[in-house]
Amino acid sequence: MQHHSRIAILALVAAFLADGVLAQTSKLPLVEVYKSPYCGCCGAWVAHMQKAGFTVKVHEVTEVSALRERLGIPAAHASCHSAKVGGYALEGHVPADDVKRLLREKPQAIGLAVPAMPLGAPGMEVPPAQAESYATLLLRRNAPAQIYVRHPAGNPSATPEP
Ligand SMILES: [Cu+2]
Repeated sequence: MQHHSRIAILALVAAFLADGVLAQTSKLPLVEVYKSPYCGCCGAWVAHMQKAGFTVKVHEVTEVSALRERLGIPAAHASCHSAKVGGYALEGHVPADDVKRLLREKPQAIGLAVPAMPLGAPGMEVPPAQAESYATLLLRRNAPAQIYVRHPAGNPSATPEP
């Protein structure tokens, strides 16, 4: 009897450990988005993040700029919505893949921004219009923003829905 229960416990421990490892590799942190209730492209970006596997919590706010300031995003890099994920700030139509890279590399930074609203960025697809080139910026504390990922023209990072 003792032997059996020990095996059962070992099996439980093994299952628990495997679960922990899986959770570490596959679990993405919650994305909290702050957007105006009237922003359509913001909603499209939320859908893009969800499709990429993120759980998104949406906060409808009337003044996105107040939160943007609180998150430390310079007004010069402002876009239509702001978000928080894993201790970082996100501004605008940042591609999910860039967010995943940020979470993987964990640089010392405020977060990522895609300033303004470039055509073709996730949530900004207007087929059949060609995507324009844009860059995802790494916002750093006490240092100028840096190009984190370059997105060439005509090559949208997210395929538009048919
Ligand atoms: Cu937008």
